[in-house]
Amino acid sequence: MNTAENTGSTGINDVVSIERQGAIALIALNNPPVNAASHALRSGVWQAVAALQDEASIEAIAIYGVGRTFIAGADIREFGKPPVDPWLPELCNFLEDCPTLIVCVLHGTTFGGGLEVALACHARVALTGTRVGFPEVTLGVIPGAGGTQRMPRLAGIPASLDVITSGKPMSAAKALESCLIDRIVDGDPREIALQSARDVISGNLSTRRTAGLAVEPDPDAVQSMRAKLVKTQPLLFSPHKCVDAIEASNLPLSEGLKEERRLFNACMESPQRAGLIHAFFSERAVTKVPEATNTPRDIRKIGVIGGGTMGSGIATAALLAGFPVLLTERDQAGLDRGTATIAGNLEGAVKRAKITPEARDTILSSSLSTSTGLAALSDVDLVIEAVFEEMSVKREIFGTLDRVTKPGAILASNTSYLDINQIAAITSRPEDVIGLHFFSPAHIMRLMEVVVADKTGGDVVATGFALAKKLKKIAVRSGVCDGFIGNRIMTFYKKTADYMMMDGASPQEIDQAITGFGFAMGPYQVADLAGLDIGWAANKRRAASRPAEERYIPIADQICEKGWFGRKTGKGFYIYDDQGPRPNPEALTIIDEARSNAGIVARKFTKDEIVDRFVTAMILEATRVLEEGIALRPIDIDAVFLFGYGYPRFRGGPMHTADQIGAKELVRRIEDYAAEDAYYWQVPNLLRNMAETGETFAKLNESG
Ligand code: 3H9
Repeated sequence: MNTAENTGSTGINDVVSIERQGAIALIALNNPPVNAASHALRSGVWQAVAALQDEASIEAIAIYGVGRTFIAGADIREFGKPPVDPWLPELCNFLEDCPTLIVCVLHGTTFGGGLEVALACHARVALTGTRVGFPEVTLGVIPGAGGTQRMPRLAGIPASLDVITSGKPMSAAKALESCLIDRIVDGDPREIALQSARDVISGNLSTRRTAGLAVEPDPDAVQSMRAKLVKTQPLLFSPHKCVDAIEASNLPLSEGLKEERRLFNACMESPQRAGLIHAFFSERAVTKVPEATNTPRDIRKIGVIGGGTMGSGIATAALLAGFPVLLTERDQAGLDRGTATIAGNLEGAVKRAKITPEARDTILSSSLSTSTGLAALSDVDLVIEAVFEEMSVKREIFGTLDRVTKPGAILASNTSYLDINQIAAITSRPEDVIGLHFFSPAHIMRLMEVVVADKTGGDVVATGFALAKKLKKIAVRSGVCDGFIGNRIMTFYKKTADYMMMDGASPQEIDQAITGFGFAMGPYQVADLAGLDIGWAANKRRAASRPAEERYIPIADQICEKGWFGRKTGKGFYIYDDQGPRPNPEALTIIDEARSNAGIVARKFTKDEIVDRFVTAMILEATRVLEEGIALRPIDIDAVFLFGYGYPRFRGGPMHTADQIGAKELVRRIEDYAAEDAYYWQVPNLLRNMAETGETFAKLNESG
C-alpha cells in the first residue's frame, strides 16, 4: 500500500473533484450551499467512481463534502422536471456494486438522498455533531433512492418506520446506536476521509454491502404504524406510502427498490408534493426583501412595554433567544403579572426540553429586568410596545419613547391593525419606527409580520428580519393597512363563515368542513380560543365606518352580550368544561333567532360548498392585498397563512391553492356567489386579468 503520493486534485466538473493519494482516492463534493444531489453532482460522482474503479492502484475511495454539510438531499428544485440520468437510485446502486471499497464521511445535515448515498457505500464515518435523517415526508415524498430498503437492512424495521414516517433528524450518536453509521470522529472532513480510507485498507474500519444484509420482517410494527398514521395523519399521502415501502424491504433488494420507485412516483404526482415543496421554499423566499441589502442595527438589549399575554410572550421569545430584556408596566401589579406569565412560559419551555431548569433560573435572575414607567428604556436598542389597541395610548407611549430612548434605538409596535404611519408621525424619528406583529402565543408561533411604514429606514427593516432569525421566527414583510396581511384577509374570510352560519350552516358544520380541509381549527373554534370579546371590540370600532351595503351578522356580538367570550369564560360557540368542548345549545338558539329576525329560512350547505366559499373568500382578499402592494409576492401571503393561521401545509398556502383551482374557476365562483351579495363578492382586477391571460400566482412569484 502506498498512501504517500499526492497527484493533486482533478476536477470532474464544477462540483466534483478527485484527489489521489497513493492507493487512496478522495472524491470531494462542492455544490454550495447544501451539496444538494443535483444532476452535476450525481454525474460527477458517477464519472469519478467509474474512472477510479478501473484503476488497479486504487484500493479505497472516500467521499466527503466541502463546506457546511455532506449531501443534504436530492436537489428539490429539479422535482417536477423531467429526470436526467443518472438518477440518484441508479447512482446508489452503482456505488454499492463498485468493486473498490467506498467509505463515506458525513457531516452537517446528511439528509434524504445524502443519507441514501451514504447507506449505499461500504462504510460510514460521521463527524461529531452530524445530523442524519429522512425529511422526505415533510416534502410529500418518500425516500426514493433506496432509503426505505437499505435503512431496514441496517437498522431494522421498527427504527426505520419511526425515522422515515416522522421525517425527524437524529443525532450521530443515535445513528451509531441504530447501526446506520459505523464510527463518530472529530476533525475536518477531508482529513477524516483520508484517515477512514486508510482504515478501510488496513482493516481497521470494517466494510459491508448493505444489499447483502437480510431484513427481519416485523408485521406487528408495520401494522401498528399504519394504525397510528390513519389516526394522526389522515389527510397526508406520503407517510402511508413510507410504510408500504418499508414493508417491501423483506423482498430481494431489486424488487424492493422497484416497489419504492413505484410509490415514490405516486408521491411525486400527488398535489401534496407540490404544496409541501412550495411551503419549504416559502419559508426561505420571504427573507428576500428589497431592504435585505442594508446592514442591520446591532441589538443587544430589548425593552418590552406591557406585561399582558402578548408582551410577556414577546419577552419570553427574546429571553429564549439569549437577549437581556427589560419589561415595563404601568405599576408593580402589572409587572408581577407579566413576570409570572414569563416564568410560566419558561416553565413550559423546560417541560418541552427547550431549556434546562438551570437556564430558566439564570434567565429569570440575570436576563430579565423590570421597571414601572418608560424612563428605564433609555439604554435599550429596540423597544417593542405591546399594550392594548388604542391609538391615543400608543401615541402617548411613542411620544415618550421619542424623548427617553437613545438615538438609533428602534421603536416597534406589536399592534395587530393600527396605522404605523400615524404612530411614527408622533415621533421626531419616523425612520426608527416599525411594526413587529407577533402572533399569540408569541414565544411559540413562528410568524412575525414586519410592518414597513412610509418612512421606516431600510436598516430598521433589515434589523426586523435579523431579529426574526435570532428568535427562530419567520418574518414576512407587510405594508400598512388595517390588519396588515394576515388579519386583514382573515377579517374578510371570517365574514363568509358568518354569512353561511346566518344562512343555515351551524358553527360546528363550518368548523368540521374547514378542519376536514386540513386547518388545525375551524373559524369558530379559533374565535372561541382568541376570545370573542376581541372581535366584539373590533366590530364596535369599525361600526362607524362600515359601509351601508355591507351585510352585518350580529350573532357573535349577541353571544358576547351574554358575557360569553369563548374558552376563557367556559362558553362561546362551544361549551368548555370537564366533558370537553361541545356545541353550545344557547348559541344555537341565538343563531335561530337571528335568522328568523332577518326572515331567513335556513338552507343546507355541503362540506364542499363551505370549503369553496371559505377558500375563495380568502383568495379574493389576498389578491387585493397583493394588488395594493401590501404583500410583496403571492408566496409572502402563503407564508403568513402557513406559519400564522394554520393553513394546511400540504396545500402550500392560499395562493398556491388558487393556482390549483385556477383563476377562471375562481372568477366563475365569485360571480356565481355575487348573485346573493354583489357587495361582498367582487372580482379583483388582478384575478380577472389572470383568468383572461392564463397568468398564475406562481409566475408572479418568479417575476416578483
Ligand atoms: C430527497 O432527498 C429525495 C430522495 O430520497 C430521492 C430522490 C430520487 N435542494 O435551509 P437553508 C437551498 S428529498 C435544493 O436556508 P440552513 C435553500 O432553498 C430532499 N435546494 O439553510 C436555500 O436556498 P436560497 C431531502 C436546497 O442551513 C439554501 O439551500 N432533503 C435544498 O438553514 C440554504 O438552505 C431535505 O429535505 C435541496 N434539497 O438549512 C433537506 N436544501 O439560499 C432540505 C436547501 O436560495 N433542506 N436548499 O434561499 C433543509 O432542510 C435545510 O436546507 C438544511 C440547511 C437543514 C439542509
